[in-house]
Amino acid sequence: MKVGVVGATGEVGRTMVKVLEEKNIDINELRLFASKKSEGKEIKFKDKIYYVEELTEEKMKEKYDYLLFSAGGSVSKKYAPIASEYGNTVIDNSSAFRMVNDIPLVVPEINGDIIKGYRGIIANPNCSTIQMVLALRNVEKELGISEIFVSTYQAVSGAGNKGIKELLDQQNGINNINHFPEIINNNVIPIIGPVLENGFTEEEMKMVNETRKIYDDYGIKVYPTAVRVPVLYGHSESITFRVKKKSTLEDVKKLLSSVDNVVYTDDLVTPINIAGSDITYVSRLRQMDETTFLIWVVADNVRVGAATNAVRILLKHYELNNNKRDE
Ligand code: 2RA
Repeated sequence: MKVGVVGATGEVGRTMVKVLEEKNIDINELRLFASKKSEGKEIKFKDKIYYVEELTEEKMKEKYDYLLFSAGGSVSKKYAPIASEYGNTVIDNSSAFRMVNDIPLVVPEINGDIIKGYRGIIANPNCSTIQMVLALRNVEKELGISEIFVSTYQAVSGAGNKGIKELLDQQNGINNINHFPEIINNNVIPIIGPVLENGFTEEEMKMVNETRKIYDDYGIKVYPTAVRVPVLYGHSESITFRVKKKSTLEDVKKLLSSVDNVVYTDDLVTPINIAGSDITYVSRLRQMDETTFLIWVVADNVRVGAATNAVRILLKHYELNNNKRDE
């Protein structure tokens, strides 16, 4: 398999390479792309050193089995269509194509089957969306969900290498508040990304819109508040959800416990104890009434919320299509 990673030197890009290695995917050619300033950087994959190449339009016209993108929306908008036009399957982690009608937005455990027979750009959902829809997957499937009230507590790694450095600098007494005003040590800021005309942030509206597309249920009402917290890895979410069919605590616990790559536990779960895991952890299940339940969901945002979901999409696409190329 020939795989390319665009944005290979970023936090998510480097994790994509790590997950590709961990999943022991049969890759006989790996190409790593980034901006010119990163050209020549070394990245290890399966005990071999690979050198980062400058991303160019010409290189996107080559034939790959898969291209994984995580270099920001502007890079995806410029280069992903070229790669797709030349017959490549692109898995894009940016928000550039997520809400484009004919582009699949995929969490493989939920709607992976929609990419059978598909070739082109596949969108990877936003990290805070992935862990929420994954945790609620079987509740939605068996009971139906009418409303979701969610507050997120998002790690600074969601803002990539720069976000991590900003927090670490602040914690070491260096006054680095250059890129992300919401990254403030010892504080929590209820603003992530631009605030839109409706008063919600772009981050919050991603959870509203992406949830509906992934569940293919545009009647679900999502009420989000996205908060940045001074944590390095791991998004936490406090979720209250209202189901359509009356249910019991035990039944809902069974549904939460029956999703692939999701673990329900009555133990305390925090970002620090799950960082580095590919599992979405659900805990603190409570029942308010016959249709209203509350949970606490934690997952590594760089892995579950980006790199691992992207690689799971690649594996699902390959499984469904044996990656028969149209020569
Ligand atoms: C964040 N979800 O946490 C956004 C983008 N990864 O910053």
